[in-house]
Amino acid sequence: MGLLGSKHSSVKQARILMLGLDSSGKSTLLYKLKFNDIFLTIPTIGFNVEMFETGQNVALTVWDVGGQQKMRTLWCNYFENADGLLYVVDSTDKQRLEDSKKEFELILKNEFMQNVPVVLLANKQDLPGASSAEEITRKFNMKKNCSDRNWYVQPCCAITGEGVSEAFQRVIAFAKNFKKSKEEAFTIFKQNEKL
Ligand SMILES: Nc1nc2c(ncn2[C@@H]2O[C@H](COP(=O)(O)OP(=O)(O)OP(=O)(O)O)[C@@H](O)[C@H]2O)c(=O)[nH]1
Ligand SMILES: [Mg+2]
Repeated sequence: MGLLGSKHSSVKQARILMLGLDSSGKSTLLYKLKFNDIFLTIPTIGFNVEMFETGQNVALTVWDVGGQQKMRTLWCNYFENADGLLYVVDSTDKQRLEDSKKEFELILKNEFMQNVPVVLLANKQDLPGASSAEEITRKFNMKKNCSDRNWYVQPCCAITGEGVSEAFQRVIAFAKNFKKSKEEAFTIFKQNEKL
């Protein structure tokens, strides 16, 4: 009798959602990370999905869902089983910062998104007049709105790639923790069921 081992046996799957208003830079970020290249994007109708091997026993599936108004009503269809949220903000779009915040708050309130960790990407930092990560943290009331979960605000630029891998590393770490705590809660639940 032998023992079968697989180096992939402990690889976990993490499902990451990337949301944010249209033109905030989600698809540009996704392809920058996947191919380390800049793609000429068109507004996303529906979604893009990419898989990433992280080298940390976690395989990521990143869902980039279109952010146009008519698409936002569909966001909730992607919420179930999310292990992390990347919320992308165009830091130069001051007129729509409030709209972006409202959409963000709606996501956080959804029953499937309770406790799901968040990395907010303050994108387009290369452009003049971009709000800083600190300003966006304050405007989005992150401390209060995200008091039930891990969160981080990462300044970035999808064009140069600055801050992009840091954001992904952060969401991977958060997602791993989140999955672990869900598994622990499930084990305790099962143990209690037996009592
Ligand atoms: N200067 C600058 N432009 C950016 C940056 N990120 C994205 N863009 C540009 O912003 C525009 C919109 O980017 P997309 O990635 O298509 O935006 P999206 O969030 O996927 O938009 P939807 O698919 O409509 O939801 C494109 O012209 C990008 O080249 C950035 O960091 N800096
Ligand atoms: Mg897009």
